[in-house]
Amino acid sequence: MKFNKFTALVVAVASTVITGVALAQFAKPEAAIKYRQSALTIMGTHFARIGAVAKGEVPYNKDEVMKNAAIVNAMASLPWQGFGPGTEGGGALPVIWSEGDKFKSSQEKLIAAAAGLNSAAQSGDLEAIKKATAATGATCKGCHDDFKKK
Ligand code: ASC
Repeated sequence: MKFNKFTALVVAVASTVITGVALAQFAKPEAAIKYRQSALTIMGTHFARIGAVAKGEVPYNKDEVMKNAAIVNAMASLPWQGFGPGTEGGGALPVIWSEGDKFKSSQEKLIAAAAGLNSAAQSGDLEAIKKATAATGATCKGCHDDFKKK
């Protein structure tokens, strides 16, 4: 393909459309930041309730853990769409945007761990729940260590 003015125009239009698609989900960066923080807050709240059971601070109740794990599992895939291009800020470190593959791999670890926690919750096996809680918490911490402002 010859790189002429027409090619340049096509590339320019295509990039604008792609950027537009990425940002279209949120009216402005602040909305994306609020969205991702909200999803992470909900996830953290419900994960902490399971954490309290795993630590023995709260008596084990299968239904409660199942409800909390289902919420964690549903939330686990949501925050990431709020980290699109041009949404730097909040508690997020710039490395999220400069090392996108590494960030993506951290997201996938959490998503997999949350699915495991959800399965453990349904099994009703407290020992399995404790293990899955530790595994999930490790993915929360790993991501915070690498990508969250201290
Ligand atoms: C929580 C919560 C987190 C994680 C993390 C695990 O309950 O809000 O962000 O656990 O502290 O290490």
